[in-house]
Amino acid sequence: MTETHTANSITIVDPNEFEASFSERDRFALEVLVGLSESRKRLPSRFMYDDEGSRLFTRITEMDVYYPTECEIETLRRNVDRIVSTVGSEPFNLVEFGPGNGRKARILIEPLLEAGLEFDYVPIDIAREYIDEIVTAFRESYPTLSIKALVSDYFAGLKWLTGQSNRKNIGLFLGSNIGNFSHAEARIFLRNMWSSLNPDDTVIIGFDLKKDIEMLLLAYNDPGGITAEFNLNLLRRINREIGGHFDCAKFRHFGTYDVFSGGMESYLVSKEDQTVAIDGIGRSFSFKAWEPIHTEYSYKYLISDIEQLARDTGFVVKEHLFDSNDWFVDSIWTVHKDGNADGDASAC
Ligand code: AVJ
Repeated sequence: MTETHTANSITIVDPNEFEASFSERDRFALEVLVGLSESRKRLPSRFMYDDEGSRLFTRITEMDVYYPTECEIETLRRNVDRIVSTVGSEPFNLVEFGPGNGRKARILIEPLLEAGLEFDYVPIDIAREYIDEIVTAFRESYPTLSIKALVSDYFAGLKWLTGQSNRKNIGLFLGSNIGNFSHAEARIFLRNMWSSLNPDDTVIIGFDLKKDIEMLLLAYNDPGGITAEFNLNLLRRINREIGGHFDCAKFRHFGTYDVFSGGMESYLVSKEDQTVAIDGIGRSFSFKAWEPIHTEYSYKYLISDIEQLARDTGFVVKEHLFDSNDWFVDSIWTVHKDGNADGDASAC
């Protein structure tokens, strides 16, 4: 783990540097080995965000058909006063899980600085590309802002939070990043978050809502093929990092929607019978013609699902903030902990 300090109080903690860049690659190799060995082949979506994947995702967010980004920006802008007023006057951490290029954080950071509030901005992302971009840009835009940037996955970020002082925390989990989790994983993540937070801490979580199926299909199968490139980049990453021999022309992107679960699902489908060697893991994998590899879930929610999820994980819903079309919601929750409930839990 390395720490870099600079004059205007920016800290970058990158557990991946040195020994761990090796272990992140090992973890990738292991997940590829396990995922491609299963009868229903799969690759975890968290590996989509290497430098190339992060650039492609930014291009996705700039497309008209990918509505969630604009919806959420509109929501944050029109409700910024409401959000700032939930913060209070005590010093706090503004912790953002998966900040992307930081476009949304700016909407909140500017008024928070203007209000003269004392806070650290803590962006947590596995993509070094994004963290570097944010630190460079924010240092220039907001010379007085204190940034503690973490290059790590969300769970390591939560661990960092737990080790923090008892400062109030405002957690941001925007962009429907939560949609990548299965419903069970979302509960585990949120309950972990709950454990790491103090009573009355606030989280703002962005959920994409169930909506017209044509809109969903278009957002994840854009005509320009950027989403396809983003998905295929997983195979290119295997080629780059662990000596894979994938020919991307022999796979196609496929995005489909499960109306019942609300799961937008992405696949890479082999267009022909083929065997692909991956030197770094010393194995070859065979694909039948039209055999899929599952690569991503992006779950869509109903408001009632969101309220249930908050209750199940120990939060109280304060407010739902919507865009003008009601396509997306930023849901504001506070941490509810009462002594008795904790006592009961430890007794069983
Ligand atoms: C960054 C996870 C929110 O699921 O909508 C966009 C990623 N995948 N297009 C999403 C993504 C395909 C995105 N998240």
